Amino acid sequence: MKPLSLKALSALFISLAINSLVSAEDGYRLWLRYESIQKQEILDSYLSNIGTVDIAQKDLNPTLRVAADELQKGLSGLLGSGERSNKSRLLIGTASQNPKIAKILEKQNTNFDQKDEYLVFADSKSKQTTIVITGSSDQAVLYGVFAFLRHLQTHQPIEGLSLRSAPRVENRILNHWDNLTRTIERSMSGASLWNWFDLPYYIEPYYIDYARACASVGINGTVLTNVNANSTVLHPQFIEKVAALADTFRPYGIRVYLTARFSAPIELGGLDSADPLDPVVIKWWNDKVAEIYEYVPDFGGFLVKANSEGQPGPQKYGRDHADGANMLADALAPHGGIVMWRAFVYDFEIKEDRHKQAYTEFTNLDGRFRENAIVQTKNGAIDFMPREPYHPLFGATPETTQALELQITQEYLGGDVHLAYLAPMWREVLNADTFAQGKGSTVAKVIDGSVFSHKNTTFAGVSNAGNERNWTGHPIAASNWYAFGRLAWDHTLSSEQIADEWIRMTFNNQSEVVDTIANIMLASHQTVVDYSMPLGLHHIMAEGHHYGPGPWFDQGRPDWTSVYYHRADEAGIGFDRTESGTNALGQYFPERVAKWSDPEQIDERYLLWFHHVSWDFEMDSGETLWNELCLTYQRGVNDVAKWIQEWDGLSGKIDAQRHARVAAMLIRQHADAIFWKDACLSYFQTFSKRPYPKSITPPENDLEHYKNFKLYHVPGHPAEQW
Ligand code: BDP
Repeated sequence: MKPLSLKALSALFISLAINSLVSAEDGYRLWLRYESIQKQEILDSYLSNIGTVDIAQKDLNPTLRVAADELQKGLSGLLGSGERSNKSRLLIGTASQNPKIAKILEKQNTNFDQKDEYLVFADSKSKQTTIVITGSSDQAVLYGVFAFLRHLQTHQPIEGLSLRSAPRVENRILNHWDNLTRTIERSMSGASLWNWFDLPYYIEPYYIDYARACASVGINGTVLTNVNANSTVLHPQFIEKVAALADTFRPYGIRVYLTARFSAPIELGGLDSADPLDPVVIKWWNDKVAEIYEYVPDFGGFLVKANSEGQPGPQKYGRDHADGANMLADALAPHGGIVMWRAFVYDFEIKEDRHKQAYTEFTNLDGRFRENAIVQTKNGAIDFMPREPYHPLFGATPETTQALELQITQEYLGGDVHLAYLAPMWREVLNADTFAQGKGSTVAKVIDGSVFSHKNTTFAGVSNAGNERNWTGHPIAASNWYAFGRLAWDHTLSSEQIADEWIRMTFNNQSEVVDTIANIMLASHQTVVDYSMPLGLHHIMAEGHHYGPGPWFDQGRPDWTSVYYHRADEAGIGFDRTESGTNALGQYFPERVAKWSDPEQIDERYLLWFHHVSWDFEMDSGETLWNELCLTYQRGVNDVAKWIQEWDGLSGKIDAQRHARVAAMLIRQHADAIFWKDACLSYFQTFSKRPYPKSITPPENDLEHYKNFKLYHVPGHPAEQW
């Protein structure tokens, strides 16, 4: 290689310097940017009320220390070098650790009766303000600091400051589907965060920022590894590495969990069986768990995918899910761990509509699970489709704690290429009434334990974070990580509030910016559904990967095809899951069945999920189903075109780097939306044999073109599979 000339070298340095300036806003700081406040009146009111931070040095444990550091970092960023009032003071700590706080709380007669409940308030007297950040535990103080900083970042008034909150769900856990090779199942934001080679010696500084981001929204657990598990992670050489991560996350209140491969006693232990009732196997797991706790004293426990999609499990030995889960639960119980046993199960042998299997298996086992064995159920019965009705299992196991598993990663929602804010979709599930104990038994209340008084309540989310500089690839995708944490903490928060907070912290507080981005975000889930799988259509994606359309796909295992799910024919389209079909609908509570079994009454968003209806079926709008389908696909495409214009209007109002990335991705999203529409409509038209309504832009190509198209760069799909 030719050495670089001096001129070339200096040009290189200049370009590096420019790059580093530009990359000042690369998304790495997520929503914890703490940019200096420009609005003078807000800054002035903060400066005059926020005094110097007073933290008692006695018993300053690591959690309080990181809380104080975060507070200093946040305040110095937000308030800049402005002079703070020397009359005011800011007290931070717990009552037991800081006598000044104890005195104030006593005077006010304030007690805490909830775990990790924080309280942040201002006590103002003439020119002096005392702000107190406290709570029921050290961890609560850290949560209080983040709540206070959120308050300031979103420019809320400091006068009358009073923030009090406690988590509604105990375990708020990210599920990383990360392999030990650092590929990530179905994710697309780069490689796995966990740098196994360098652990335990080298702690990447970004591990700490990951923990800060998680703690800032109340996430308190992380499963490090893929549900399609590799037993090697249970080898001491890996446990040592896991321990280093656990040590790093501990001050932030984040416990580490692992996925347990059911056949690990064979693969790792050299046993010839993994039968959960075999005493030798039981001993192997007991010893293994004890070994893990030697390295990680606060280890959270295991997440298990068993007897599903080819994963090993207890059924091989004629045992059931409860036998398997209880064996692990018993091993973990003496150490305070839990097992999260996934309800996402389906056999290789297709016995019935896949929709029904989890319900059938787990309702039969209700009452058999130990208290620390939790059944973790996906939001819907098929598999994280763009929109699913809630899983019929929620509310159907009064004796078993059920966790809700959401997918933050957009496996079926355009990967990290498409803009899709998922809080509205999650809200639909949380708000859904299961009728388990009469009206009002929403999924949220089943999960938070209030319907059946369960302990170990758990909210899980399949993480979308990877080692991309901005963590999540698409800059807006980080809002889903944020929204997951906020809803796991408080499932009553609205999608609007969460979006508003996130935009203000991630971009800025200008109303035009906040309104424009919020409008796009709040519409986005519906838009993605509209141009991909509207009106209850599901599982019509291309073969192998889960990115583009493939409604014609009909090869191999029937319930992995598209035709199995849409059932289009000359008479109509949709999957009859009523009594005249598979009767998966019958698994819901009678009040729900009554409403949904009638195609005239069902929420049209789920129409084709449960009914096969004629192409001329009259929709609420008065249109025929065929026309409505066409118009919906078109609306999805048109919406994205509108976003391109709206986003363009933000040029110069947010930083150029993130603006450019979103703008570029919207162009791709628009092209993909057109592809979805054209592929699906030209295919479904072969059955409907009806013309497109006038306002539809007809497909650019014939059906063969779409069928023959093969995508070679697919997010979340390992390249070696091509
Ligand atoms: C499906 C994914 C597959 C996962 C599976 C699961 O396509 O890669 O392993 O879910 O949740 O959505 O176990």
